[in-house]
Amino acid sequence: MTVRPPIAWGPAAAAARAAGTPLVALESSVLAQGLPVPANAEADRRMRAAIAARGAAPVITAMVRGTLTLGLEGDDLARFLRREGIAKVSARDLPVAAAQGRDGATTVAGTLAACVVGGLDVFATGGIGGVHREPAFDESADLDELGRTSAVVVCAGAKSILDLPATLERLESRGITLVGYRTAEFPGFFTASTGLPLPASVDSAAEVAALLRSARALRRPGAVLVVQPPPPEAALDRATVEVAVEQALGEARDGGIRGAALTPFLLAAVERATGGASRRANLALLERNAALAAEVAVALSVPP
Ligand code: PSU
Ligand code: MN
Repeated sequence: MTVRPPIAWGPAAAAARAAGTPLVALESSVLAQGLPVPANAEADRRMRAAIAARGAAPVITAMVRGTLTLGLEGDDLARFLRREGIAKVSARDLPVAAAQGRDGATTVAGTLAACVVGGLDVFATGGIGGVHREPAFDESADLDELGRTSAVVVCAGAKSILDLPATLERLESRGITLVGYRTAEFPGFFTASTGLPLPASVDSAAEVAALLRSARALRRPGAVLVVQPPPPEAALDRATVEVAVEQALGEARDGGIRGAALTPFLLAAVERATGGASRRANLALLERNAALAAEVAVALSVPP
């Protein structure tokens, strides 16, 4: 049995690839589930602009009517930004969405699986999933995919709604190389400070590129996870975030929210609890992560 994988490149992404432009993968779940309308469109614009300004090209990954799409663009992108009937798709969900011809927005795990298919080396996101505070057994598939996908992943740490010390322990057990970009502390997504020390840090995109090269030379199977804090002007302080997260967790408990619905629910509840300040932080850090990822992609395109 020969099965042709249902894969397609978007027109702009295909052109950039053909021209040898460095590529940066972006997830679509943050657009279709993580952020509300119209903040999701603003995130899309700002991330694309930040990447293009540095000489790279964005490649949003998504499942579009059953086709694994590298470069969600045009009408399809507009449909995803309206957030109507778009499922959240993790790595395990990709075969189902493909076989059933469905739309799906890829999480970090789903996007890493798409990076393997598309040969993409650099991926920018907001915050990775991790170990939830409750229920204790809910652990994001992002961690497992990070453990088996060789790529640079730029993020602002793990979302503040998670158990961050437990998430750090899991990153270690899965052998994921973790470095701070100009920070010695694991950032807490909305906030720069968590008090959790990082094993290493770097100061330049060239150093990040060198890390991916050594990870590959050493046959490391997993990601180089680069964490940087949100921009200071948009970051929230640690205490504000903790209060908002406690309130959000209470709402989730009362509402019996579980499984894939939990992360989008908690993000929306934190936004209500912070009067929208968390959304401003979210947009600013997405832009900043996209910018750094583009610099890394450019650095990787130059021979060492
Ligand atoms: N960070 C955000 N918004 C999001 C997410 C992360 O600011 O929407 C998404 C990412 O796609 C991440 C996913 O991979 O949440 C994790 O979901 P879960 O905990 O169900 O694995
Ligand atoms: Mn989960």
